[in-house]
Amino acid sequence: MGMIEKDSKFYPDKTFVETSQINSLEMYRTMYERSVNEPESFWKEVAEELVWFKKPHTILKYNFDNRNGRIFHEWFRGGYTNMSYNCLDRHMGTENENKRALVWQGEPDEDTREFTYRELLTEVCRFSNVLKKKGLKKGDRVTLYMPMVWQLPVAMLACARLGLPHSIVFGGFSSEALMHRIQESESKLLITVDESIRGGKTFDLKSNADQALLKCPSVEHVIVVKRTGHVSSWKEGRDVWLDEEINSPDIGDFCECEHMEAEDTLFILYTSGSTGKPKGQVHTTGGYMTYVYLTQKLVFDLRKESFYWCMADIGWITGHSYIVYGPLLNGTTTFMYEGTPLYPAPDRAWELIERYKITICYTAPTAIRALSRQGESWPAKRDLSSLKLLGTVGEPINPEAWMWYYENVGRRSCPIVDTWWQTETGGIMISPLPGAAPTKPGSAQFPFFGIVPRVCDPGVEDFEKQGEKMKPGETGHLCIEKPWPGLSRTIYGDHARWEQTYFYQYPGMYFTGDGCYMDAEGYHFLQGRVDDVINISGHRISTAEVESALVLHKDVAEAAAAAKPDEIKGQSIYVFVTLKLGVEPTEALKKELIDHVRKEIGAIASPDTLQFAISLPKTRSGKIMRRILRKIAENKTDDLGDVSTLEDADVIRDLIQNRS
Ligand code: 7RM
Repeated sequence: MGMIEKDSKFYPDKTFVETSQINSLEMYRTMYERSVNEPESFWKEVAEELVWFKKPHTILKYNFDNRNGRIFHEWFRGGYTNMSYNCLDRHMGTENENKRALVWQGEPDEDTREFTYRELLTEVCRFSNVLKKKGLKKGDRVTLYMPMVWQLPVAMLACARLGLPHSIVFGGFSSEALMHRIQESESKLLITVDESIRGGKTFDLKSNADQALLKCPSVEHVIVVKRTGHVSSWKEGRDVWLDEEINSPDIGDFCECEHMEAEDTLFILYTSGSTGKPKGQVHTTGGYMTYVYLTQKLVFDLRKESFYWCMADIGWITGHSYIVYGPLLNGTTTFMYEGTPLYPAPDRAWELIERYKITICYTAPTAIRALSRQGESWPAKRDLSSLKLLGTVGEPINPEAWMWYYENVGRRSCPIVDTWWQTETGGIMISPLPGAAPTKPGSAQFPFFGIVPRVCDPGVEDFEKQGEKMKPGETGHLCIEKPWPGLSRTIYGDHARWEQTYFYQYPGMYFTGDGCYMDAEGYHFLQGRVDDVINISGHRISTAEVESALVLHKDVAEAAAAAKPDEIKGQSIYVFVTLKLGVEPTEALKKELIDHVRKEIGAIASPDTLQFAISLPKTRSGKIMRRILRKIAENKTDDLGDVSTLEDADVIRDLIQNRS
């Protein structure tokens, strides 16, 4: 592989373009213009491709400018629909009824399950009837703490069917993290598994759940999915096995769905922001559904015969939108894999693509880098000719990783869609439409329909001039000018925080927290976070979360976290810790503190590097100078920038000398 020219362009094959839905730049532009000039009629038409029990009376009402009062947006008011109905019932009586909806492959080869749309509907209805029997009513929250088992999408669709907002907590999170999320959402019921299986190991999720539930009085019932059959603890009267409940003779094969108003909550999903506790993003029924439906259809250019694999975990937004809801809304076959792409052999992913004849593969740069490390002989040994399209998401993709993916997985004949979006945005925001225009490595290309991005100048002092645009090639702060149906409505229980986080920096616009530049041809290049969010393998952790976890430890006086560049994970966590007086900075304590963070938040948040410091660099007003810590973490200590506001310059010398 030679040098990649900055402006290298990769054109989709003629055969791909000929059959693709948006097949020219002109077609994209015409539709785009309409979508932003007449958003109401555009989105109304999209929504009408799905089933509504009652049509909406108002398509859009909003205010994005805090100078005009409360910030809000509402879509499809007065309309009634149901997500589960649109994912399942809608396909009955069509050619999709007996098509495979979900194909599940467990980590052990012999564990597999398949469901047609008809079979999945029945399974979901039965699960819904179990939830009903537990006394749950529309609006009650349900927390799902589950790994990648097929019962997870079934449970989600069952909740959606009954109007029970689900809150999924990634199976890799600790009991502490789970506890906070259950407490915040005041869930009445928890669904979990006995143990999860990953990388040849088992993890005792049930005992994590039990630990969390000690401090979660809102939870009345726990439904346990059997994966390994092994549980270390059990609470009679509260815990039940799903198998026993769902096979009970009074559980029927059908369950009516609730008619949900468009703005009724579909789910809550917690995500890290730059400050404080994780924020519960609230996504609604009508808007989220419509947005995810269309982005899935066009970005992945779905065909009748698509066999689609998104390698994310359902515990993150990518899995919600593009493993479960997006594919099923579109009548596509979605493939779900329980394990990691590197176990039991480094070609597990390629082997599955070969065996199942996957046509679309959607993964993260971190996975691509980890897989490329294993060498190109692994994909070369497999027949990957079923692949038509590749996708990436979660963090900026470096051009080298992009090229590796393009050459070794796509064999130079699959377009790559680099999709930029966020938990908050509900669905894909900036991405190539694969048949419309050539791609450039490292660029998420153009905005999706209805999305109006603006790269703003962060250096403007004058309030009236806030939001001034950067010139091509100059990096600024990415904002979105107008509402779209997929954007979260609020932070659960804290609307003011939602307004402040996203709408106060650039009045009138949604602030993404990402840096971005646009080239002369309008291609967008996302540059990572501009706030204190660390992106580890595409997962968001805030410096504040790590710091709060550390200071809970009895020996820690103060802590600061920064991102350190990492070849595989993109970024890793580097922490600076000052100890309480008299405490010895030993290797053993270092290990203990790292374990402590892992216990408080989860393995993804465990710091790779921990440095003991005499003190942290502060301004005279007492603010930690994060810019300096970042430079030290990045090992760019000869360019510390302006340190004139620093209170005590000796601190820096100590930090550099003792860099870990
Ligand atoms: C979908 C998801 C969101 C943050 C976002 C960015 C980064 C995501 C890309 C990307 C560059 C991409 N939701 N990000 N996709 N950066 N190119 N294609 O990841 O809420 O977990 O994270 O991830 O910084 O703000 S998320």
